[in-house]
Amino acid sequence: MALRAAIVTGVAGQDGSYLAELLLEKGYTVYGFARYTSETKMERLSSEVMNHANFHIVRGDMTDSLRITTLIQELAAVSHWDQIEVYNLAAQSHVKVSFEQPEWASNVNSLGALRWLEAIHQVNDKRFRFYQAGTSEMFGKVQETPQTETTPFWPRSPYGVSKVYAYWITKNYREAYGMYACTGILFNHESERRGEEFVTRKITKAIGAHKFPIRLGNLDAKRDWGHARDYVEAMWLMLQVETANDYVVATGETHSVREFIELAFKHAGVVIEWRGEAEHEVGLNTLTGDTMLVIDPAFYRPSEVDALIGDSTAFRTLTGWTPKITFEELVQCMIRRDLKY
Ligand code: NAP
Ligand code: G4F
Repeated sequence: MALRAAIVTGVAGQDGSYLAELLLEKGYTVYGFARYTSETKMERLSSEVMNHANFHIVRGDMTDSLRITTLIQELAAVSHWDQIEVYNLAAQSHVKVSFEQPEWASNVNSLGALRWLEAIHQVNDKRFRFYQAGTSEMFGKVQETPQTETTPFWPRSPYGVSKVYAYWITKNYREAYGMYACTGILFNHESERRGEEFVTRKITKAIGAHKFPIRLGNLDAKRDWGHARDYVEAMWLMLQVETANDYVVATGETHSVREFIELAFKHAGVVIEWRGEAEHEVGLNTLTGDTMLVIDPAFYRPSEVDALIGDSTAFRTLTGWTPKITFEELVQCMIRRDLKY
C-alpha cells in the first residue's frame, strides 16, 4: 500500500478537525499544523485523534515562512512517503473581522498560501500535492446564478479578496511550474463544531443556552449550506484525481438566515413570528409573545454577499461526490448538540 503523509494547516479549526479524522481513517500520517495560541483550543480534536500514533501536532504560523519552508524540507527528506498532501485550511476565516483587520487577513490568507506553494516549489518534489481552501465568498456580488468554475469573481470583503489572490497564485504555480496544486471553491459548510462567531452556530448555541433575545444582523442573506463532514471528503477527493484543477463544491440549494432561524427554533419546539421591519424587526415566540430575536446593526457588514448557490456538476461528474447530509439534517444535528438531546 502507498505510504501517504498529509499536512493539515488550521487543524484545530472546524474543517481541520474533520479532515484529520478522515485522513487517519484512510491510513495517512497526519501533521496538524497549528499556531502556539491554538494549542489551548484543541477541543475539536478528539482524544482518539490526539493520541493516534499517526497524528502529530507541528507548531507553526501561516506568517512564518522559515517555519513553513523547514517543514516542507523535512517531509521531502523522508524517502518512504509515496505522496505528501498539503491541505491549506488555516485562515482568518471570519468575513466581518476581515473588514477590521484587512492586512492581517491578507497576510495569513493570501501570503500564507504563497508561502506553502513557494516552499513546495523550492524542494521540486513531485510527491507533493497542494489543496487551497477557496470559498464561495470569491463570487461575492454574483455575476451569474448558480455559480460555477467559470463564474467571474467579485469579492465583497477583504477576506474574499484575500482568497481570490490565493486562488490565482495557486493556479499560477500549477501553470508555471507544473505543480499539483488546486483550489476547492467550497460553499458554506457548518456543523456541531462550527465556530460560535458564525451565524448558524451563534443561533443554535443561543437556543441551547436559552439566551434571548439573540442579536443578529442581516436575516435575508442566502447561503448554500452543507455539512463540513461531507466537504472534507470533497477536499480529499480533489487531491486524488489525476490532473489538478479547481472545482466548485456545493449542495445546489440556498436558504436564508431567516429560514435557518425558523428551522432551528422549530426543532427546539418554538414557532417564530416576525414583526416590524429592517433594524426594528423582531422575532417573537408565537405562543408566549417573548422576544427571541432582535436586529443589531453592529452585525451588518460594510458590503454584503446577498445570495450564493453553487453548481458542482463538474466535480460530481468527475468524482461521484455528493453531499449526504441535508439542510434540514444539518440544522437538526446542530440544535441537538446545543440543546443536548
Ligand atoms: P476555522 O474554523 O476558522 O479554522 C481556521 C483555522 O486556521 C483555525 O484553527 C485558526 O487557528 C487557524 N489559523 C488562523 N490564523 C492562523 C495562523 N496565522 N497560523 C496558523 N493557523 C492559523 O475555519 P473553517 O471553517 O474550518 O474553514 C477552513 C478553511 O476553509 C478556511 O481557510 C476558510 O477560509 C475556508 N472556507 C470555509 C468555509 C466554511 O463554510 N466553513 C467555506 C469556504 C472556505 P485559531 O483557532 O488559533 O484562530
Ligand atoms: O456565518 P457567516 O459569518 O458566514 P459567511 O460570511 O457566509 O462566511 C462563511 O462562509 C464562507 C463561504 O461562503 C467562508 F469562506 C467563510 O470563511 C465563512 O466560513 O455569515 C452568513 C450570513 C452573512 O450574510 C451575515 O451578514 O449571515 C449574516 N449574519 C446575520 N447576522 C450574521 C449575523 N453573520 C454573523 N457571523 N453574525 C451575525 O450576528
